[in-house]
Amino acid sequence: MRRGSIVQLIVIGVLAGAIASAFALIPGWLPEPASREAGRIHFVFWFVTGICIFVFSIVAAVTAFAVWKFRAPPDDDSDGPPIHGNTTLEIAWTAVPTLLVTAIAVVSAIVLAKDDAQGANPLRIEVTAQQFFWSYSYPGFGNKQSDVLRLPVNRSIVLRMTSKDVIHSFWVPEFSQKQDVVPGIHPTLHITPDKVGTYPVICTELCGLGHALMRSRVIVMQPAAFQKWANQKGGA
Ligand SMILES: [Cu+2]
Repeated sequence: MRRGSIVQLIVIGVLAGAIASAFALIPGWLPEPASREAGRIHFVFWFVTGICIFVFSIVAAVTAFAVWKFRAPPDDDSDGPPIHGNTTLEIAWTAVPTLLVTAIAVVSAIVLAKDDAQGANPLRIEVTAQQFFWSYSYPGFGNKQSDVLRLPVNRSIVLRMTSKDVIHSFWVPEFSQKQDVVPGIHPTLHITPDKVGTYPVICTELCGLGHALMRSRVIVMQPAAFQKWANQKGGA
């Protein structure tokens, strides 16, 4: 291959990569992560996106170059020369995807294991889903009831969930995790909020007519403010 062609291929590849990167980065597709688990999940997301952009750049460069340089006249229906027995090429196109997929698998497995592990001294909260609202109970604070999920920042939280009727699903976009809440079983979800703020709790399993309204809030508070609230009598 001529040197000029390689330079042209690289230029097209870099351009394609730049356009894909702009499309990935500029719209702000994801909410700001507000938990350690979400931070790790975002890392996996961007790691995989980076690999995808790399592969896309190569494919786009080769495709655009072929269309540009090897365009056939309209009446030319003949095939191009076949590629056979190019061992180097075959090893490369087997080894590179294997490496990339293995890297994604290893990174995902590490993040999954870390996100699934509860931290030291977790705060346990019972979450109850029903048509069409969420309620929360704090066993460590005399079963204090609340219809808003209040959490202390930077503490490991274990949500133990159940449903009174049909399947619901607990989702806080800023926490990046979703958990189906199924009647009769008690799935758990581990969260370590690391940003003070108020975020939506959304039911993300179609659960009946009021599904779209099945929303609540999570308020991540400073530990002292949380303690003060938790020790007060009464709900909310
Ligand atoms: Cu629901």
